[in-house]
Formats: sequence, structure tokens, C-alpha cells
Amino acid sequence: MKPLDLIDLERYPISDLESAVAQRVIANAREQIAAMGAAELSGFVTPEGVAALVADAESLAERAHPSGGVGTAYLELPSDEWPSDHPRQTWMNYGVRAVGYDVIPFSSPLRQIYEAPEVSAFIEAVLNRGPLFHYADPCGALNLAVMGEGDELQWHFDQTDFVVSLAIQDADAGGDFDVVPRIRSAENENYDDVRRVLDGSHPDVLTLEMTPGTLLIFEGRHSIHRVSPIQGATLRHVGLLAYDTKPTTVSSELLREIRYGRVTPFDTPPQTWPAA
Ligand SMILES: O=C(O)CCC(=O)C(=O)O
Ligand SMILES: [Fe+2]
Repeated sequence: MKPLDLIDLERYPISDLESAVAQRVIANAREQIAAMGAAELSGFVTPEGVAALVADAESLAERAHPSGGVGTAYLELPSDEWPSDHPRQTWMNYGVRAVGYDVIPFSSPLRQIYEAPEVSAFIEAVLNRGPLFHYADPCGALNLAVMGEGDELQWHFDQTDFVVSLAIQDADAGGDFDVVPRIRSAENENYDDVRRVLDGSHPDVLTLEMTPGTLLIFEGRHSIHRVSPIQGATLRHVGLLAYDTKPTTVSSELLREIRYGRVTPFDTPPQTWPAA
């Protein structure tokens, strides 16, 4: 299958962005982002495409590097000046396994979708922030995030302006993508409301469906979000497609070490998993 064969081109005619249908899809996605910080494009990948992505994810999952521990909503070490009950000092558990870009073979349908120029052009049109580039990090540009029983991602704000994710497989229970849209802004941290999210008393938590095949374009810098703990034996698979408005941005070596267990990427995707 070619990458565009995996995508529902009738609903999402991304190879003809000037068409009336594409223009409507783009306008609708922009409205969703303005209202809730996220555009949820359900059925972006066809059921046959999802089946191909699931088979691929199942074969890649054993290569995923596990990381876990505790983190804060701000993804940084808090300074001691904050009181111990402050959101910046609130530690939460996380656990996730990641397959890095350098390990994903050229034949992977996930990789083919990421590398299809039509997909990038469509996302660029929706975000409307000028030219977009594939993230330049050899490990971080494209990830398969694998989450199993007990894995979760703590409430956090992203350090990037946007994240594009592709839902591949749901867990039996849990693994929901929960979000409180636009809870903070560049001018106002709104710690009182953030505290309510962290202690479970915030009234306006939205759960986004993320049915397999959904493409989610999400602005996470100002919208706090989490992945709730996974229950059951079925793995949750999500593809994370990274872009940047600059062509040269890469991850720090520390982040690579934590997330992928190595600093130096493979030159080409290895055919067999190297011994540890
Ligand atoms: O796995 C997901 O659905 C979201 C991941 C996420 O929030 C992140 O990578 O920052
Ligand atoms: Fe995030």
C-alpha cells in the first residue's frame, strides 16, 4: 500500500488542498483548535489503514524503550522557592515506552504517513503558522508510543507549540486523553485552576475520543493534558508525528537518553534488534 492509500481521501482530500472539501476540513479544524486547542480528525486513516498500522505497531512494540518515574506538569525540576503544595512542586507518576524514528523501518506505514509530503502540507495548512519542517531529531521526529497495563502520562503542558498524534490502538480501559483546554496563557499561569486539575476537583476536564484512525492536532503548551492509567492486556498504540517551524531543532541528549535509552541514533533502521 502507498501512504495515501491508508488515508480516507474522500473525507480528507489532502492531495488536493484547494478542493472545496479540503478547504472545509481545514476551516473546521482551525475552528476546533480556536475553541479547544485541539482538532480531532476522526477516520483520517481508513479501517484497512488502521489494520496495517496495528500490525506494524505490534511488531515494533518489542523494540520500545521503557521510561518511567515521577515528573511535574511543567516537565522541569522545580525551584525550591515554590511552596511544597504548589503545582510546580507536585510530582506525579508516569510510565511509557517509546520506539524512536531511527528504529522504525522505511516500510512502516506509520513512517510512510509521516514522510508523505501531502500529510505535512495538510498539517501546515491547518496550523497556519508558516512553513513546517519534520523535526530534525533522528530519534524524536517520529515515535510509536506504546503503553501497557499501569502505564500513564502525568498531567503536563508540552514544551512545544503543537503535537500531532495518530491513534492506532485503544487499551481495554483507561488510556484516555484528558485535557483542560487553554487553562493557562503566556500572561497568566492560573495556578489555582491547575491545582484543581492535579487534585482531581477541576469541573471541566474533557476526554478526547482518540478512536483508532483519528489524527489529533493538539496545541499543548497552554492546555494541560494527561493519558490516564492503562488497564488490561491490550497495548495502547499512538504515533507521535513531530514538526517544527524551524528546520534544525533537535532534542537534548538528556531527553534522548531518558526516552530512548541511547544518545547516538542508528544510521538506518536496524533489521535485527542489537543485543543490549
Ligand atoms: O500519547 C498521547 O496521546 C499524548 C502524548 C503526549 O501528551 C505527549 O507526548 O506530550
Ligand atoms: Fe503532551
